[in-house]
Amino acid sequence: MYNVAVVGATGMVGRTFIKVLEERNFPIKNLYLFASKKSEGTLLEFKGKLYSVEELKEDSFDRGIDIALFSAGASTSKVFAPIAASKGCIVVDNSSQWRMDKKVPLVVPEVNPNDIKWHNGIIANPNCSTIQMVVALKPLHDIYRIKRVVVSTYQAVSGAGKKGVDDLKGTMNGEKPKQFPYPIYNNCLPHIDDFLNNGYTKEEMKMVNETKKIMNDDRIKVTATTVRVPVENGHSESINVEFYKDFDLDEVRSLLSSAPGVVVMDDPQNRIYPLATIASGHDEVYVGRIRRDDTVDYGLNMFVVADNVRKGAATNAVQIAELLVKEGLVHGRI
Ligand code: 2RA
Repeated sequence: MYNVAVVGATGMVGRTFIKVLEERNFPIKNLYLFASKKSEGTLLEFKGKLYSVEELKEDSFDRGIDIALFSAGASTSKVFAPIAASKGCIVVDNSSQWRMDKKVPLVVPEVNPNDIKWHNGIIANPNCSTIQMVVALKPLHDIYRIKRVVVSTYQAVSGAGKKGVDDLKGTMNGEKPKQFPYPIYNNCLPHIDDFLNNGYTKEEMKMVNETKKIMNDDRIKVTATTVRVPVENGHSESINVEFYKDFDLDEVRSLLSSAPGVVVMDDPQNRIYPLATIASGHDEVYVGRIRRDDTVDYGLNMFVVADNVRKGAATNAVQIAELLVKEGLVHGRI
């Protein structure tokens, strides 16, 4: 059994951490919930028992916590993840703070599970739009080796948390946008996170850089356009992949169908293809619209959908914690 902390417990991902830990019956001896001072005293339920949220402080980890799941923003992780790690806690951090740090593994259990073995106290959870993409790419890269990826995303408002969902509902009623730069209702916004000097957004460069690290192959060329769409939950992605080797479409479908964490939904003549409303609430990555791209030698198009709050954040982090236990990398308690 393990002492587990959730940091950022009252946020959308934090609450989903708690839900997924319960659903998957993670072996918890004691559960501690932390958030900012304004959330102190909030009561959250876990396995039929109410837990009071504590204010996150420097001494919060002085109580023998084995694993801490963080989703409290980069600035909080920057300060508190090292403190937790210094107390012997293993941190699985959902923020962007540590993802590209050379001393921190960036892990999707279906793709690079062994990378958890070189952690130094902190393991980074990738960006949601990256996670679903690499789960679909990994089985194909292993056989055909990827040369180039062009991805366009259609990202749900829940990617921006409750404020994002509130903006969709508010702007649907004619209210001014609070979270997004323009009304998301009736719109597609090609703007997720800040713009950089190269004309791309941080969200787009996360997909570029994180993919190379997770796949452990800097030769993979990735370019991305990330777009916010008026969907409440579930990110969709149009992915064009160019391989070094030729492929057979039936073999591609077979590889994807047998890949961990993947569900193939590919019978478009009968209107069978991935949908956000199908993926939402589940942990699988749904792949469809699988077809050859004849404009290049060995090109493939596919449409990939997943629940961005679950597999894209909370479930992926809990799966990392499960791997730590399975590999005997975390000391439990009687
Ligand atoms: C988003 N991927 O969708 C970002 C952060 N969750 O807003």
